[in-house]
Amino acid sequence: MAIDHLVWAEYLLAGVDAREEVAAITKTVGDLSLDDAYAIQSALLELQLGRGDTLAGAKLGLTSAAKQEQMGVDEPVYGWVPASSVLGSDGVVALDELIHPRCEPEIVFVLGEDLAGPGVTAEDALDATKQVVGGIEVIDSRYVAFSFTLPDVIADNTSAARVAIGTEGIAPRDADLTTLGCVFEIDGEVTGTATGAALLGSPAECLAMLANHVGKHGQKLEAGWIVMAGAATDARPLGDGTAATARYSHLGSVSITGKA
Ligand code: OOG
Ligand code: MG
Repeated sequence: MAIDHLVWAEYLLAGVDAREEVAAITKTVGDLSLDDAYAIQSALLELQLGRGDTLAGAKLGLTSAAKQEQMGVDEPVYGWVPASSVLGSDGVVALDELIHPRCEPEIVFVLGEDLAGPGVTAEDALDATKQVVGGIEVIDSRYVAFSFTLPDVIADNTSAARVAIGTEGIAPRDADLTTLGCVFEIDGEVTGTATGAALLGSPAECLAMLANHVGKHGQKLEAGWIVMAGAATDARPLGDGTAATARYSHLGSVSITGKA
């Protein structure tokens, strides 16, 4: 069956607009190729840009064993970060705009130069990076019970919803990103700990993979963009009054609060 990418993009955007879960696409279409899934993701982005949004960056997801095990998907995924998803400095997350949000810590690259594959290495990725900062991503799968297959989550722009970006950064080679530590806390209780190496062995390697992925699609990562490397711990529900803090070595800490 030929997949109408725009129809499925509109289907997902309707879920976003109504703050309602929708059935996973593969429940209807059965098999969905990764090419079709990324084409739906692109159509969804076009719809969002058509409403006046702009791009603030890009992201990887499912780059750690913790996340792959939590979601039952064993391959990394790539998505986009619309500017409207970047939270204000108060870190308040308006829950009435979301479906069933979860939060997770993120190492974030701020690019100083454009970057695109093929052939991008981890060293190239660090060369193109201006700063590394800490962050917290709020993910909000549009699918029922936050449950999906690999092509479903790709089509749904890898559950991207909101992101808080830290203000304390380092130059990309000022610390070894593989030993960069993160302690993730919910309401003051530690729920996960990890180092950068949890992300496919190296956060810079993740950035290189993303650059090679977009290059294959004739796209590039742009100077000034943020790029999330993927969560190194599992994600936690963000409810009304939930306070999440990610404390990083070298990168300070980042906090968000859910508000009904
Ligand atoms: C998919 C998004 C994954 C990450 O950092 O692993 C992601 C999901 O878990 O819903 O953003
Ligand atoms: Mg994430």
